[in-house]
Amino acid sequence: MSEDARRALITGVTGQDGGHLAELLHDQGYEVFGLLRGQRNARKEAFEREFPYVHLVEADLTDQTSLIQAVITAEPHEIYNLGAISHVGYSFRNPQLTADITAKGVLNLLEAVRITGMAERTRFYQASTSEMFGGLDYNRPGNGYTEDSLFHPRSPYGVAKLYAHWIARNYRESYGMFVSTGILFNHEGERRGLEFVTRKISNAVAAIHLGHQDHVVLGDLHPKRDWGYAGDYVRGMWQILQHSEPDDFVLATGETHSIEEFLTLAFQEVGISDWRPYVRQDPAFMRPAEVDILLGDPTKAETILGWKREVDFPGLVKLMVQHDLRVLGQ
Ligand code: NAP
Ligand code: F7E
Repeated sequence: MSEDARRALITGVTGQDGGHLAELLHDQGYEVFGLLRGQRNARKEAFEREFPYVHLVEADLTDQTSLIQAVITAEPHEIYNLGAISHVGYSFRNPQLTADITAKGVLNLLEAVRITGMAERTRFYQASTSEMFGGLDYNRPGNGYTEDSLFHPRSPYGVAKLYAHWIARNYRESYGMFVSTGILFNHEGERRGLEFVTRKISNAVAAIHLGHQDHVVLGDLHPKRDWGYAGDYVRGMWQILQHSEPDDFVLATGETHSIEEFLTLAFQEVGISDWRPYVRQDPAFMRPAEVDILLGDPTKAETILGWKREVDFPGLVKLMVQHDLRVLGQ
């Protein structure tokens, strides 16, 4: 371990944001530690090939002892808590697991920092989410949800994240810890898991274009999301922890688009002007309760942190479809 380098510990390092963030921190000269869970993690080999500079430490957000050990090993100046059950549909089928990891895991990690006496030196980022808002009629986003908007989560995931958000704020207020939250709206890209709608579509469009499949099965096509690019958002996470004070920040694009709009642009990318013949719907991909609309107002992050997203909605769709065409074409 280098004595001089700044050290960062990322939970959820094998996930979408974890990969982007590890790369960004490494480029900035950080020594990067990443949490790896499970006795035989299926992503380990590929991860080590892509990120040979990340020191992997074995731990699980549900195991307090392992987190204490991870914090002692990494002695981090910054912790980015990205680890979670992050799929909303899965959280309905696994609500208790979601509570244990996505909610209580945050408490376990905050306690690990406090118990090991690292509270004064370690800055802590909590991955909060727009899923805490809910998009219901009485609480529509108007010009965009802000850091002070009302919360009304609509899934076990959203409820777990709301607990995580408040326990993070509570540790800031109770123990004077540098704990910040980023309330991030949907962000996607080439590292997005195939279980999320944008990547499912970009992957299917590429496969249809290459003749590997003839249609894609989706759920509800009407919900609207404020979709940005993950690379822009992890830069925002880092900026949040460099700010002089711990605080809460919305990261969003300020635009909202339906899944139908995503489909239109994605199919146009391969020269198909009408996506309807290629899309079927199945209630299996619908949720017991839906968030109809999400739209964020990133003014605070733009003004105070100077954060700005670089990739717009058409650019995001293009980037994802082109990536999947390259991967599937090989
Ligand atoms: P992701 O790709 O689903 O990654 C989730 C990560 O959590 C994976 O590395 C996973 O590890 C890890 N994890 C799961 N259970 C764990 C456990 N028990 N102990 C330790 N790690 C565990 O998620 P993402 O899109 O990168 O999102 C990162 C964070 O931001 C998440 O907390 C998510 O809820 C939040 N968020 C995401 C968005 C978005 O649009 N992407 C928006 C707002 C907030 P394995 O590889 O071992 O499964
Ligand atoms: O769904 C609809 C689905 O799973 C988006 C996570 O990163 O962002 C993400 O949560 C919309 C929903 O993302 C399918 O019902 C239709 O309305 O891609 P998603 P999400 O639920 O918005 C938030 C901000 C997070 O914090 C989460 O961690 O698309 N939809 N058909 C579908 N969704 C999926 N997954 N699959 C379908 O076939």
